[in-house]
Amino acid sequence: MAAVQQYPGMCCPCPSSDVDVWISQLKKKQALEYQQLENLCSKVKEVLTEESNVVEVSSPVTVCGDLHGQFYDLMELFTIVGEPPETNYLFMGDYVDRGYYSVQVVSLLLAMKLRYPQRVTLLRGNHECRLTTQVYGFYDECYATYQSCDAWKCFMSVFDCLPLTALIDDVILCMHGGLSPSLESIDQIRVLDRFQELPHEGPMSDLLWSDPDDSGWRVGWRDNARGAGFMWGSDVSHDFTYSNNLAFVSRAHQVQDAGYNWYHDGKVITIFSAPNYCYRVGNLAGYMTVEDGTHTCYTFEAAPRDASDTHSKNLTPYFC
Ligand SMILES: [Mn+2]
Repeated sequence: MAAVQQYPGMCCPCPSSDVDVWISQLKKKQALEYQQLENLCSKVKEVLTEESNVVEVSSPVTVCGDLHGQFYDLMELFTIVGEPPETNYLFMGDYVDRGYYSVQVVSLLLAMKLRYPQRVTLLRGNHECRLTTQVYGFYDECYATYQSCDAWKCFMSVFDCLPLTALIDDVILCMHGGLSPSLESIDQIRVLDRFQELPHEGPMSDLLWSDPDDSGWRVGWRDNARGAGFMWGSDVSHDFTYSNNLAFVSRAHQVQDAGYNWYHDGKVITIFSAPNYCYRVGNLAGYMTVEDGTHTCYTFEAAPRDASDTHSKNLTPYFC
């Protein structure tokens, strides 16, 4: 749009009126034009690059898990809880893949991040990378929307900048996947070089891929059947939270029937914010508010889909 191109050399952030137009367009489920998207990506990268691997977040804040392109359900969340800047949000990754509207969902969140950088925190999930998006739908959706892979490349360069973790009020550490045998302290997270494609192994990969072990085998570390990250026992959760002065660890990454669930004697919570995941699982969505030193979890059901939606009768081809 001409309004955007009048400011080619302007420093971040963009004129707020431009970003407001993008946000209102995206909230109508309309993807941005490619030039707008390129502008959004380059500007939001400048914001994200300034953030630490451990983003310091102050309550009140609403904490959310996986979204996976379920646009109507993200709008439902905003209807129920409120929108930035009135409501502060911390999203723990997995914005894209599997659902039908990953382009709109992640574009909207990036635009909100650019517009309200202190009120929106976006962490990286294991789906925010080149390898996974080529398998589970986001690459195909980008190509279908923009008739080239340039938009996907733009998004990937933004994903390489997303922070890995956030620390709420110094006592709740948030990440997409979980803990790592390579990371005993939060300071060790702070010194990782995160500005790259998600590695296949190592601490950065573990933070985005690991799961708490809730089986009978609950001590120490073991391999993860996902083929990346680890599974960790409750002793690890107790040791890590104690030595880092944390109340608990908040993470996403695994669908929960009830939207959220506590593990390891309250030292770990899993929050999953895509209701009826992949339009067929039947789970509730969850989110957590942190305010005045307390945390409260809530759930919501899948939003009705627009009957005119061309996808409404089809199941996602990327469910497995
Ligand atoms: Mn995940």
